Amino acid sequence: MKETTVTRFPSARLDEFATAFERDGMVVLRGHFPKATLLAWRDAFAPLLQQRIASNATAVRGENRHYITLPFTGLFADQSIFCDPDILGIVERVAGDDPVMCQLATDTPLKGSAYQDVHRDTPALFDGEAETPSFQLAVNFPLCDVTPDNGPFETTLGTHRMRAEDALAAWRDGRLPLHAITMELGDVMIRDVRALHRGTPNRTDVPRPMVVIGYSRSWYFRPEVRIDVPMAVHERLTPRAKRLLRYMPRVSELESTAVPEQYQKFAY
Ligand SMILES: O=C(O)CCC(=O)C(=O)O
Repeated sequence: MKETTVTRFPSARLDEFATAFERDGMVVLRGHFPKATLLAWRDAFAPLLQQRIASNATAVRGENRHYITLPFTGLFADQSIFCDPDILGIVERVAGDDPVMCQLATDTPLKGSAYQDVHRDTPALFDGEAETPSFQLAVNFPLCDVTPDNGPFETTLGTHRMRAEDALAAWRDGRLPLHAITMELGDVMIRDVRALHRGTPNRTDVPRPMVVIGYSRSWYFRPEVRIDVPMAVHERLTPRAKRLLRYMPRVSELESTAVPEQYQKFAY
């Protein structure tokens, strides 16, 4: 496969995104991915969602809210997405050179979903030492527009480097509001998973899939997630993609039946 190294943004603009990320714990790149690519992902994801729900093979993140790992094959093994040079440029600026990719999954609230408890996705790296640089990032992009009605992700800003108790107290007493992040198909959010956030209810009849790609600092290992990389897919990857996936297991074939999700504990 061909490697794209040309960025959309000049280096100085990527520096600005990284500065905004350090302050807020997140940035959104508007209109970044081609809609046609994401519509194809949406079509491929719809039957997968139905199958996984029918076989109780999702990780349940609240009522009518499902976490599902994507098979790393076909259109989901798309390095124009997971090796996007602008996104990796920001990831490297905030989480260091030579990151690892360890997760390719989706969060989908359906009608009947509710507000999640406000949470972060990981504890601090060292107990009581909140002021560490970023080590675990989520890159999120929806497979539909995200409106106030269909379950926008809500997040606080700047809590990624606060102690969990301080951030929670500040949210509870109204000093730190939650912001609903509405998004259009093509928008991409890069976030530090330590920021306090929650999922909100999808009040429509249409599922709201949000893809999550997990990137971590070069030395950080997350046993709860993984990407099985079929050998045939691996062979076609660029050196950059192989490097990102260097700690992921290589398999001869993907399992034909749904494997239960290992990522059960998700809120801290
Ligand atoms: O899908 C969402 O909007 C948020 C989900 C979330 O924060 C989680 O399940 O940890």
